[in-house]
Amino acid sequence: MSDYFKNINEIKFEGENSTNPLSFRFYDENKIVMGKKMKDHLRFATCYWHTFTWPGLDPFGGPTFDRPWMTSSDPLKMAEMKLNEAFDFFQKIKTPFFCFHDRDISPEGSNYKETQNNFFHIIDLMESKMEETGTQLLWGTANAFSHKRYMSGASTNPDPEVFAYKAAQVKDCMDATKKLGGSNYVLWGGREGYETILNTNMKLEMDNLRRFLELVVEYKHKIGFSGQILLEPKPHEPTKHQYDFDSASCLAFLRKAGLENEIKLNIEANHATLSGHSFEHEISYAIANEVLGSLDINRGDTLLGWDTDQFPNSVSELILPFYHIFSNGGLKQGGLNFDAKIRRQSIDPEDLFYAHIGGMDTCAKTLLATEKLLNDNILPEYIKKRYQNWGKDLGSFIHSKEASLESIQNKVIDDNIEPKPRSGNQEYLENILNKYL
Ligand code: XLS
Ligand code: CA
Ligand code: CA
Repeated sequence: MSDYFKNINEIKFEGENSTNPLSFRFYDENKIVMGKKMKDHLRFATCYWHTFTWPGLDPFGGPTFDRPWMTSSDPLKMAEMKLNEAFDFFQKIKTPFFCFHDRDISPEGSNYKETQNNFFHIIDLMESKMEETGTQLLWGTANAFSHKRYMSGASTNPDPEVFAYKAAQVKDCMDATKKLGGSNYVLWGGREGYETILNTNMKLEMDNLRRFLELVVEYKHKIGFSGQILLEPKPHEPTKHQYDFDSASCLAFLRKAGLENEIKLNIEANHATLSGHSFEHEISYAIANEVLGSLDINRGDTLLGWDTDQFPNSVSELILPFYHIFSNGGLKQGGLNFDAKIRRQSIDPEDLFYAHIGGMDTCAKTLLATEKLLNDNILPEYIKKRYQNWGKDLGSFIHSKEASLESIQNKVIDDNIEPKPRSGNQEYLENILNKYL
């Protein structure tokens, strides 16, 4: 069926000692870990954009990837070829899910109607491919940032015609995501932000963003889409100031709009680090506020200050994110989407496999380490002990209705309260964590 990947067979689990670079050493999809199959915990997705659509550009150079579906002169034919190759890849790499933007899978036509026809033509073919192969959709999303009409934003554009265009595009993409049984629908801000305040009405732009999200939620209920709607934070890129900076600013925005029970977050590792946080911070913040939806799993480069979107390759970077996720019930409807791209010098078909194998093995190895960490219960016990006094008299009093600044002050004086500092034992805990890596 496939031409491009014809020399590569399905990737199999061969165990830790395998020397075959086209095998899994840790990802054993049916292995039971913490009571569930590995594949059901990790819910891996291949992303359509970096893996099949990005041609290997950088700001100083053009495409480096030479792929048959990037060379045909007929864009719709090219989209069909891409679909075939993509599903061949999904089956061979065995990510149970995939994710796409509307523009990754089908080309724009000369007007909206033509674009819409192209899109639903591919969606119909995609539906058959999904049935044939059993591959599922983790999430769909609309690309409202690449075309020049979106250069000044989509739902935050000064021109309501651009808002309307994006709304039309998102409607189609939500319909398609529902048709394909997607578990989630993602809204990443794209160019929802600004370059200079000199030309920007921030209040109106944010109000229009709120209006857009309201319309999305209304439509979700109207069509009975059972997936989660997710907002994806990112602090910079493409605009200097992005409105959805990080988990905290997204949540504040959602609360002001009264949408905090309708929209959750899709948190990406490299976006977390760009916002000056760690991945585990963003995840824990979302868990603490009950808005964790799904994860885009990748990594940045500590020496480069931009969104390099590399495949994850370090257990020590993933252990704390996984520890928080799996001590809180796991990914549920979410998953681990490889929003990651190979380097532009990685031009062989095998390179796409090496990258995913590395990412999947790293996650699998981290899952196994997380299981031990949770079973040994040392870290949860430590935290429990550190906060235990909140469950005792004073802690309960502070949270009770009778407490006020005056009554708390009386307690301090009457009970002669003199807090004694206690160690946070950071280095001790770091040594414990290291045992699991
Ligand atoms: C870009 C984002 C994007 C979203 C989907 O940086 O990560 O790929 O995940 O639009
Ligand atoms: Ca992403
Ligand atoms: Ca990214």
